[in-house]
Amino acid sequence: MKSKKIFLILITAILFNQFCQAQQTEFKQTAVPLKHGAHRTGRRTDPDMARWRAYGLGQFIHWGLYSIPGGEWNGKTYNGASEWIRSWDGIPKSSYDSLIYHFNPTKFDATAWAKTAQQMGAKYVTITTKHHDGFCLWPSKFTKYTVANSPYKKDLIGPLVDAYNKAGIDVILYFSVMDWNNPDWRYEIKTKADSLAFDRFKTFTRNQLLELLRLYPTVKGLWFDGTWDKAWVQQAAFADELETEMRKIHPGLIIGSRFRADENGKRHFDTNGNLMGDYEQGWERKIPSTINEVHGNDWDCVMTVPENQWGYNKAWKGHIKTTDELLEMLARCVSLDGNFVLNFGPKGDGSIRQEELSLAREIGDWMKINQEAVYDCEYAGFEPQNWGYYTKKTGTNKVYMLIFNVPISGALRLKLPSKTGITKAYRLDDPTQQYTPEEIGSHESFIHLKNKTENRPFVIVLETTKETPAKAVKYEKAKT
Ligand code: JFZ
Repeated sequence: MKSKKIFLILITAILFNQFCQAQQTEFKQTAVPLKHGAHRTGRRTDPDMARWRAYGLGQFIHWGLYSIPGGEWNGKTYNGASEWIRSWDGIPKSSYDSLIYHFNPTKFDATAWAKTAQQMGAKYVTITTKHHDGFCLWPSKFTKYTVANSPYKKDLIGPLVDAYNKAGIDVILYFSVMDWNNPDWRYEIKTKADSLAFDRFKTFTRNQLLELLRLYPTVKGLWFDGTWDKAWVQQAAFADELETEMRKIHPGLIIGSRFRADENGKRHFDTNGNLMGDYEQGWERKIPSTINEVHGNDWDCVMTVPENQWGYNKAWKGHIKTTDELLEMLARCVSLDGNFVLNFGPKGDGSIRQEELSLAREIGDWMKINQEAVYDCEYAGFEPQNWGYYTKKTGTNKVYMLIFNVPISGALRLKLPSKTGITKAYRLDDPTQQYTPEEIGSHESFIHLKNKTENRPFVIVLETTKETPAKAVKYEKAKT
């Protein structure tokens, strides 16, 4: 009776599985033909993208007119993100726009910024050229609302690109399509007049983007924002053509999934579920938990130090992330094939706040010792454990255990993928400290830590083989 039941369950499971597989093939065959969907399935395989993939750690910079009020206006605090303060009813728009006459960052030093990023261990930086307020940090020819018409007068993007490049850091330009300063910007197109205005706005956007690529030819990519409103989402053909044009004049250019929608208004992933752009750009202040969530795509996570403040905010509120918390986020991103990008919000005078300088220094101190487990690393294929994260040197058998939570027992459990053996285990900060993993079952071992009271994250290197070790014991699986 019992075996009959089991048999029935088995048959049902097999049939269901076949049904699902048939559905999947069906889905592929009947994928909707799209004019403006993804141009590719799967990851890019060229050297520029491979370089991006290997970065591991990046820096984000939000800097603009909003850095002057720093989340405060006439003694009143704005509780939203400081770079959104113009949208607050507490401020007349014209007063905000007049901040251009007060923008004079006398303490700005591009080389010092680049040095801070370099010390932290960042391999790339994403810099706001224009945020939603429309203020341009470069002297754009297509609007008056630029740094050229501020008391500072000089270009900021050029010196930043040069300084970062000199420090060996790649530059990506952040660009908000949404522009609160341009009278032709529309959230939604409701009338013929709106449509004409938005056509002018599209020309303006194209002009600015081509201008940026012409002025700063060494940049590696563009980071788009402010692309969620209806008016822009309906521009599938225009945005697609513009993307193609930019790629043509700037070979290797990297563009995330937040630039354009397909003809059905689908963003990030097109109607057929394929990623549009070169990497998934939706991991904003959140990190995936499992490798399945990234669908084999490239991705990066952008993170703030306080809760949701990108631009400078005088009064950081709530929880301020600590160095070790940020390092843990970095480890989690790299372990799941992503990059981690930490945001900085310099002050209106061009200086970087002490808290951020300290974090950069402390992250850098850790990176100096442990960077091997971060740069050019990928998902290791090991079952996740509560003590931390695994990364693997891309294309090799060298695995890293990034340990953030030492169990009270000091025993670190390891479950190895099949056909994997460990030939050597040692601490990255002191290779003379070796471990002999205790094998307790098929592909299951323990590393017993000598010191159970570690108070900083550290790394253990596992040199592994792709064969089951010769001396391996055969384990009989317990029947349940
Ligand atoms: C946007 C901006 O509005 C914000 O000021 C900042 O520049 C940030 C990096 O990007 O904010 C977003 C955009 C997308 C999401 C969340 C906040 N999202 O997809 O969850």
